Amino acid sequence: MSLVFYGHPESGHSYKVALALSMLEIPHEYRWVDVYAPRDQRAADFCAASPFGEIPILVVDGVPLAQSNAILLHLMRRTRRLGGETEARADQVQQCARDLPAASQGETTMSHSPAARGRARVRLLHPETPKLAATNPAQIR
Ligand SMILES: N[C@@H](CCC(=O)N[C@@H](CS)C(=O)NCC(=O)O)C(=O)O
Repeated sequence: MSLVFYGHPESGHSYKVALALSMLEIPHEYRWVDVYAPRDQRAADFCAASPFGEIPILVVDGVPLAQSNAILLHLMRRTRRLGGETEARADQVQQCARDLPAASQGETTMSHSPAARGRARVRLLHPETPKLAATNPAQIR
């Protein structure tokens, strides 16, 4: 599997993908994108891979994937890890991911929303969660 990951160290959306790639120990090529440059002045290969000019982008065997959650779901299903161990579990995680935007927009009631409960459940079910705390962010570029 050939992987090219376009991101930026200050981007939280990129960080999610960088963290997953790190936890899964998947070799990939990292390409830094100058997100402070005007969109039409970014590298041509990035513009070709990202029609809307956003990071993160993960190019898998020549096919660009956009949207951090979609990328995470792809990695999860492809590796059968991080929630993708079984189809049923992957579907459950995917459903939680769909609910996440609603949860992140919630206010003080967020922890009481079904979406937040789903997220907490994923965290509890996740066998690799403890590694998150042990991951050195400096190693993720
Ligand atoms: N919904 C997208 C959001 C991606 C996003 O907002 N990316 C920002 C960086 S965190 C970006 O590319 N900003 C530069 C720009 O829009 O020109 C995702 O989850 O991947």
